[in-house]
Amino acid sequence: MNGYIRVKSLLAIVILLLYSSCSNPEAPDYNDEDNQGGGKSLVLADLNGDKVNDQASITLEGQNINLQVEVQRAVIKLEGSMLEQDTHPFYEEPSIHLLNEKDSNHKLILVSVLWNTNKIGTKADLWVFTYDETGLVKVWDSNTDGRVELAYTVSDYRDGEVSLEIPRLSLSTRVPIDEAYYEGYLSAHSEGIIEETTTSMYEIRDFDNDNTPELIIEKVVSTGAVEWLPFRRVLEVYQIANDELHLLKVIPRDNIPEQSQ
Ligand SMILES: [Ca+2]
Ligand SMILES: [Ca+2]
Repeated sequence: MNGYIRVKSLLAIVILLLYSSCSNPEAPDYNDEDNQGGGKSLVLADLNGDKVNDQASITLEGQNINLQVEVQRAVIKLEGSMLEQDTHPFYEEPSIHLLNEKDSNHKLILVSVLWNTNKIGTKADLWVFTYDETGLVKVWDSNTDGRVELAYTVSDYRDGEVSLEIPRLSLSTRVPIDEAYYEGYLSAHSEGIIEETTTSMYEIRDFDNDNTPELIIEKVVSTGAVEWLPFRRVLEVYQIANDELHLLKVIPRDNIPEQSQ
């Protein structure tokens, strides 16, 4: 009899194991380390810190991305996007990344799309959501919230160079300027704002080694008809905390000359 019960128990365990591994074939083997890697269209993780896993998924439907977390849904509209003209617009398909918050067991949901573009390679559209039982709330959108004003001053034109100051980047250097351009335009626009043209790329990485990842986005910047900056891109580093993104730092990318003053 004992033997029979043992066999029966063993059989029940085997069936349970088989069932648990087959019952949800789409369930990903998601863990926090995956935060560093590529995105997914379906994730299972505790988003709101109640120690119960929440399933988040996205689907592309016409001109919309539907973000679904448990019974909550948010619709991201892609109207006017490259979807309308291009049958292969994606460099990276719409995907979900989870962002661990600093000093918290909450996670933010990052929905990303990387578009193919001919001019500059890629364009990133990013949306960040919080989740709780009452809903999905968009807390950040790269098209409206990720705009940083970079004020510049140029002065002291001599020997074909000007002094360039960009306080936000802690940048103070001399850069070569065409004399005709300086006389004809820049001398009358010695102070201004550098325009950000595109969010081109993003990554999730522990930028400051505090064991919590930051969201780092790359922007293309422009001075208009004549590009005289010593860099073409900046990186914005966002801390992920308190259910929000906080801009920590903006740093110039590309070839920054050594300070030569
Ligand atoms: Ca949860
Ligand atoms: Ca960090």
